[in-house]
Amino acid sequence: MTTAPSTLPLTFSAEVATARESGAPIVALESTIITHGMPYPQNLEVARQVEQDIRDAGAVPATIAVIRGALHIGLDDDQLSDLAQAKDVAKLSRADMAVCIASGGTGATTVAATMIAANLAGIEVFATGGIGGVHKGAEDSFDISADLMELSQTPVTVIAAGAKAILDVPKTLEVLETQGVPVITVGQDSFPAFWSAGSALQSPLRLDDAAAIAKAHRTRAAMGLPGGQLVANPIPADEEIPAAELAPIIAQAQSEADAQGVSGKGVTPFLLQRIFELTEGHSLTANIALVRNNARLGAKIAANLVNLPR
Ligand code: PSU
Ligand code: MN
Repeated sequence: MTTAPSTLPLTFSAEVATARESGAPIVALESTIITHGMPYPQNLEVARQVEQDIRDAGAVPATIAVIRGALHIGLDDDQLSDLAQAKDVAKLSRADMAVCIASGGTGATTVAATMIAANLAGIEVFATGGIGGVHKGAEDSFDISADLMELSQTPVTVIAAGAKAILDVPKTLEVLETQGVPVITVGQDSFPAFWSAGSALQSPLRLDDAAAIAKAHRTRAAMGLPGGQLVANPIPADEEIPAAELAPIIAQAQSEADAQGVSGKGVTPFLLQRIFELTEGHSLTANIALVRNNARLGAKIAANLVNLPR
């Protein structure tokens, strides 16, 4: 790799420390989904449930966050519970993570920041719900998530349920292609749309099982290519919300965000909260199902990687 070894101390949970010693598969999890992506108390229930899903699938979960200046790789239940209830927690990405750590702050890690932390800890697989992308109107706002550039430079395979329809998905795919990020959909040809299993867009790549995804991850590293992979795992069909049902709701949430002048880091949390309200919680039920589905796939990919030489 081109990056110098990190000298930043990491704080491992007991469970993750044990897994590292024995070489057990580990799956990273982000914390912004807990602090900014879902309301309390469902966020805490989901955080615990997703960790358990990973254990049940034979791997060890490592939820990542910055707590009072320490970069935590794996949280215990008290830390998870505190984070789920905390107010005004910073939302950390590549740009602000070091400042938060250096100043003793507390922050939740986005996809970009979780990838950075996972890589520092030698964790190659990270499961989440949705990644950030190119927002609608980005030609004026320039609002393009740092998650996309992170995927091009940090060697972590990220499992998500495609991109949310609150984003400009075609532009998101274009940026990923420009950045050289493999976008791999599991088991279908169309690119999944987060709450909906399919979309009118063709996925750039398709693989049908965890073993193939693990092999592609290793092959990329063997070629000296920087960056990771985006694995798009469709929401289970019986849990999806049809795209046609969501379209007017997303349009309404977006126009409210525009009218209220919501910008920058506030955009994604605002849209998610409004869609939750406008679907009477249905969006959250679907979100939970897809995150759990991604966690299970992440555990399988991590287990396959343990058996493939670096
Ligand atoms: N999508 C979700 N839930 C989330 C996020 C995205 O369905 O919680 C979070 C992730 O942490 C992602 C971040 O990395 O939002 C992207 O924020 P932004 O668009 O400000 O880069
Ligand atoms: Mn943004």
